[in-house]
Amino acid sequence: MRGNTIDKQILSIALALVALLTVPILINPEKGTAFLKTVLNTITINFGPLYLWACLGIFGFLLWIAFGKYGKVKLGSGKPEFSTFSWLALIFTAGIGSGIMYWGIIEWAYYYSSPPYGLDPLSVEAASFASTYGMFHWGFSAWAIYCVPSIPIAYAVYIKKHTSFRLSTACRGIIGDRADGIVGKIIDICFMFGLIGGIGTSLALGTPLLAEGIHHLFGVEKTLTLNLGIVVSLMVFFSICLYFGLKKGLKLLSDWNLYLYMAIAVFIFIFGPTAFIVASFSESVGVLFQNFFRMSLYTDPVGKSGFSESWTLFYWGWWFSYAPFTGMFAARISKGRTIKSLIIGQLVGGTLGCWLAFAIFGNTSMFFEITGLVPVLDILQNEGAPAAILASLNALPLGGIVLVLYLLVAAIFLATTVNSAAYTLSDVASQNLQAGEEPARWYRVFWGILLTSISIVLMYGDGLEALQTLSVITALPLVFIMLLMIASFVKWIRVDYDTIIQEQENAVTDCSHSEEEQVPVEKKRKRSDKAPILSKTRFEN
Ligand code: NM2
Repeated sequence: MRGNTIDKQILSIALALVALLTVPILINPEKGTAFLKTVLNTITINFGPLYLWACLGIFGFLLWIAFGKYGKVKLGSGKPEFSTFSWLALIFTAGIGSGIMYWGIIEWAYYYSSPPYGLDPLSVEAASFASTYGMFHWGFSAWAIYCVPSIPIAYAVYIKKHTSFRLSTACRGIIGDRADGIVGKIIDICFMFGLIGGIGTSLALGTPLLAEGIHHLFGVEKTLTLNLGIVVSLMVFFSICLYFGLKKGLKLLSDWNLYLYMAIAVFIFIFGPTAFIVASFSESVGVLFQNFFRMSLYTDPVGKSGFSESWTLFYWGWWFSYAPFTGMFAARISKGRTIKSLIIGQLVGGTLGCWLAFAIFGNTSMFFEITGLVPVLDILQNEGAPAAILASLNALPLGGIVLVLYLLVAAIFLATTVNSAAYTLSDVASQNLQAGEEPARWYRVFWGILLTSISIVLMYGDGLEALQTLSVITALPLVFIMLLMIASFVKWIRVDYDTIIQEQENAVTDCSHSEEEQVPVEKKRKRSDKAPILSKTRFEN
């Protein structure tokens, strides 16, 4: 019986927070949903600009680090464990779920019909910004949010020789040994809260898309029961995987899913409106660079269009909520890389992967609307986004097959993301695990069920809309924690820099140095930190 590995304190606080989000909706769906919306509004009104500044600031900080002298610092000795291509693929699949299959194809439609900057709906200018804004929300500065925790975490483990990949460990430069006490626990709980919110958002968007697909393919009525059926099926799937620890199988599934995603993109690029895709993408890159700062800090205080609240803040919240999770993972697989390559790899690799979706899927759908081939906007307005997504896919050559494969990719993306999140959560809410030891099987399954149950409760309470923006709420504490991590990292590296560079140079001239000698910046920690919580693949947490 491994009941003693459960961190009861963290578990009970996490459960209390989950209860806070779900119980009001269970008791009174209407008032409960209204309560969540009030919290959301309060956050967007009071902290909106903070989210915007934090994202832009983090992006600037990473560029400064990457291209400054600290970029040369190598995180851990030896060669990187993975080839650059697999490393980028791993980072991409860890951070991107079914969300891109949803927004990649339809985000433009919202901007085209309700554009920012007071532009006329459906105008040529609105079209330019429509195809650009998605690339902004899934672009460099968004990936900066993902990237930023990976640097202090990797630094804490590979340079400072801490053995835990937790967020609290990465804050040690500032909080010191309080990382082992209540402060550390609070940080880890915020991490869990964030991840729960991020996953909630992904499930709330992914489920209706899959429901629409099932309705379209098999004629099943789109009811709450269908949504619940999908979530429960996913839950059964995770539970089996989590219980039996089917990591290798899942890793394979995830790899093939990525290939399939790329194959669909290439197919559409070739057999879809190629010239329009290329032209619109090129225009968007130009519009993005021209307007980057305006987009980054757009708050519309006079016009009060609510554009930034509905979109940019929603996105930044979602990215922040996932960021510590993906940061831990990126840190785990980046041993032996320099800080610069870690930053550039994530910013460029991640961005290009996302832009592929927006350039190809999004522009194709936009082409169908503009040429009148598919009334995407009408469908969006009358039947909702999932129906508009499916109609766009259906209009392609071999549309039926593309549609089925597309839904398959979305389902697998969703399943693998929730599965690895459950692994991570069960690990963070454990204690005294030996190196390499995993949380108890039932505990992993418990987290899988808990994650999905939240979405079931909120869906049941008709809180799908609230669930879709849940991550804006759960991101708030993480914004502050990330700033703490940055401060901690800067404090460390300023002191260590000379020694590290010296060691790196010695290591080059004297290859006989042992690994231990190459990075002895800090004496080994005495306390028995936990084993690294993520290992080779995102499924081997
Ligand atoms: N982000 C990248 O469902 C998903 O794609 C998860 C979403 C944060 C917008 C990640």
